[in-house]
Amino acid sequence: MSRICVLFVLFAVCATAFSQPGIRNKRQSNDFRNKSYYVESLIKTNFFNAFMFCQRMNMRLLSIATNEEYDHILNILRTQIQFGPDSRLWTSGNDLAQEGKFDWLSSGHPVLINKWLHKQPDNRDGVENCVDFWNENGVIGLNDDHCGVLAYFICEKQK
Ligand SMILES: [Ca+2]
Ligand SMILES: [Ca+2]
Repeated sequence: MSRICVLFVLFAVCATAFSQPGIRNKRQSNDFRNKSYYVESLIKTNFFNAFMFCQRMNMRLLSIATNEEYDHILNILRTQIQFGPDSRLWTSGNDLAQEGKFDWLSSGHPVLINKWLHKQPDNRDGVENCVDFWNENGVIGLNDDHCGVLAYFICEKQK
């Protein structure tokens, strides 16, 4: 009898814990001014799959308009997800159209912020054309990377 009671209490506790909507959303939605964000920090994929994933969610891969927005995203990486050394996260920045000229694929606007890591962008081996956040030995900033690299990503949506 007591064993049944314990099981029932456990069930009740678990049902309550898992039925609270918003716990997951609270972690993964991070509004800033007129945008809300979806942070994918469990599944890694390449630049193109990240772009398409956001489209399927009626969102778009991250573009960063201002230094303030950059700081907001950086704060998410530092405080809300596991973004340790060598972690990567895609933005929609790229220089696929013209080498060395970086644009946000999602917004169509040029990359105006200057938040590159030291010695980046370096177009290493002549094949780095997509922009990610990179944790380089504890320092997080922007890096041009091979578009096929597997990384986390952030989708954004205008509110
Ligand atoms: Ca390049
Ligand atoms: Ca690079």
